[in-house]
Amino acid sequence: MKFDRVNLHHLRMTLQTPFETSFGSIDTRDCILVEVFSDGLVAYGECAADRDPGYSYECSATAWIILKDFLIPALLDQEFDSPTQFDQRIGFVRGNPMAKAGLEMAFWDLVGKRSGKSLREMLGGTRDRVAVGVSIGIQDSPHSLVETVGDYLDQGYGRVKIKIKPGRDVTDTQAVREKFPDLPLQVDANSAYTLENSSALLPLDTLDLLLIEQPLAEDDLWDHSRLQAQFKTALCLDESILSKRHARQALEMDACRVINIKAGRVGGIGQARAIHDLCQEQGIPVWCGGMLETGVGRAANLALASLPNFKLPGDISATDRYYAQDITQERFTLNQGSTINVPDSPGLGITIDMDAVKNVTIQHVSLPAK
Ligand code: OSB
Ligand code: MG
Repeated sequence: MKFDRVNLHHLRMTLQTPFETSFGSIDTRDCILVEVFSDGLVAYGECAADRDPGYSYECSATAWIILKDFLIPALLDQEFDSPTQFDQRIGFVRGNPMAKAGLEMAFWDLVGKRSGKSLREMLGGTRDRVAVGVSIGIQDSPHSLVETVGDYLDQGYGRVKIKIKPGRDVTDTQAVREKFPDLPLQVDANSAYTLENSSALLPLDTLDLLLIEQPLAEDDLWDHSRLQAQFKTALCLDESILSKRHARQALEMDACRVINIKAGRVGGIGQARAIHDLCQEQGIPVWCGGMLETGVGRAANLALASLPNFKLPGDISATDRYYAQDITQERFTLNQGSTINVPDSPGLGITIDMDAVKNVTIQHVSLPAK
């Protein structure tokens, strides 16, 4: 197949509520919607890089340039059929996994639309609905955090993740644990600690957490392995795992006992599946992380999380937890039992609401084949 034209839409969408992590607070979320035209079909992908380079070094402005000036020109006018061929064509660009993943998602959507298969079918997903939870940002106080957790439990979420940072860790987590003794609960530090100040986290080990996510720096597998040795609770890596090789090395040195998989962070759905398979072989559970995606990325996350080794609930919440106005016609809702249905139409299984896209577009470019 060939790409005849690729459009990029830089979107800025207002979140339902501000989202605060150890690297900052946002009330709007940027992303790039990738729109591919091929042989009469239109396919979509979402690049998850945000406006600021806080979670990773990539941001929407860098991803825009990498897509427009390097990745898309390398694909226009070229024949490629398999995900492997696709990866080979863009392999000359070092790093920049989120930019690559946005385009790769559109490729999977196109392959699915051509063959009439859903992404879940193409990947070999074994479930038609997946277990999900909610990721809650840092709140004004432990008291308001407990209230917010209670609100999400009332909505039906069965697993909660709370964001922590130095000074807002043990007291907040203890407050939630005291109020909800049986709640499946986990915390995410987004790299806010160093081995030197990480003893502040030791009391978390008695709070019966599912896992502690990414306490230390993203490029610091070794110190994570030293920290894991001090904890009974599983450490889980997010930012540190950018490839299957990182996953293998992290497991070899016992730097974590669970992995958060995000297709955006690892350069695409193909790489995400490869990490899933490696962890499955080694008996290491994985779960699907989220990046506050629109319905486009959410559909891809649901398909990925339908693979069998996604053993823990994902950070994949209902549409109304994120956006009042999403860009897909489909709105994802929570089922009884804290699950969300996996789309089953061809490709990602979503339809774009182009009026909604226009309302939130801040920049647009159209790149035709010659
Ligand atoms: O660290 O998992 C993270 C959102 C943006 C960037 C990083 C992270 C997150 C979340 C939200 O935790 C997960 C979601 O999409 O609900
Ligand atoms: Mg995380």
